[in-house]
Amino acid sequence: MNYPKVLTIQDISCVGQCSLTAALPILSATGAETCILPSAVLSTHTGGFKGYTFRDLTEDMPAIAAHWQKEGILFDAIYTGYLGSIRQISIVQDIFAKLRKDGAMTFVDPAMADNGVLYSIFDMDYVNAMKPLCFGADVILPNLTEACLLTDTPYRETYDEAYIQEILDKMTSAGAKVIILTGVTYKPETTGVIVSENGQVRYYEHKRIERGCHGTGDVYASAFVGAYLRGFSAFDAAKLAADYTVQCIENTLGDDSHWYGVKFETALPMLIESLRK
Ligand code: PXL
Repeated sequence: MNYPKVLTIQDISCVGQCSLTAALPILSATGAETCILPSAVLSTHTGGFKGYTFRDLTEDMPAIAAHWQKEGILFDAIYTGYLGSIRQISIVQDIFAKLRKDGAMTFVDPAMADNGVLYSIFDMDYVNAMKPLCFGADVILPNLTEACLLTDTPYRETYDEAYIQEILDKMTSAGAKVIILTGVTYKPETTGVIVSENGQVRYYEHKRIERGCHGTGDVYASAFVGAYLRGFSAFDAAKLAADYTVQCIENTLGDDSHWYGVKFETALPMLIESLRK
């Protein structure tokens, strides 16, 4: 039985259905043994709540990794999301070097911006520090805002295929291998994901739901990583993760009190079913 041991490194936002509180259940549902390394503990995510607490765990991370190394604990895949500080980026690079089994894959979701703006705790120094981590990974999963920041491209609300191709070319020249670029919208009623592998570019277009939702990038990346580790191709995993994320958003529509995240748990049966195909 294919039973990968995956390590995911991102924050715990105790309330808010993003980062580890989404990645852990979603990866577990895809059948992967899921180990976690929390980068920070926040009372909530930073996207709309006021006065959240933030405990930076940078100091704990090297000691946790050193213990695993001493115990001979290695991973089949490492997937990183929201990190709490620039120093954590180099700690993650060290973990990539030391805690991977032969042939283990690295997945990096830069998780630092959306809709043209950086999340509140980040600045351009953080963006620049993210570049080597992203361009050295086996798979990167930026949204369009993050892809623009990583390639020093001005963010645009409307664009054509040539604009997207230029961003893909810049990332590929910088070393990116497989690029999963989310939130690419050419028509008002649809959106989609671009999968670029060794210069081959494919687009999966799907329904666009007007309501912007927090945490969907994390839900998407977690479902993608789980499906990929189950043996789906990058394109099929990108498609499956998109269909799952759309279902999560649909299951949340109509409940304005649930503005802070998506009800991803309610669509886990659908995710598990689609992994059987
Ligand atoms: O979903 C990305 C994310 C993860 N973690 C924290 C966040 C956000 C987005 O705002 O604030 C703490």
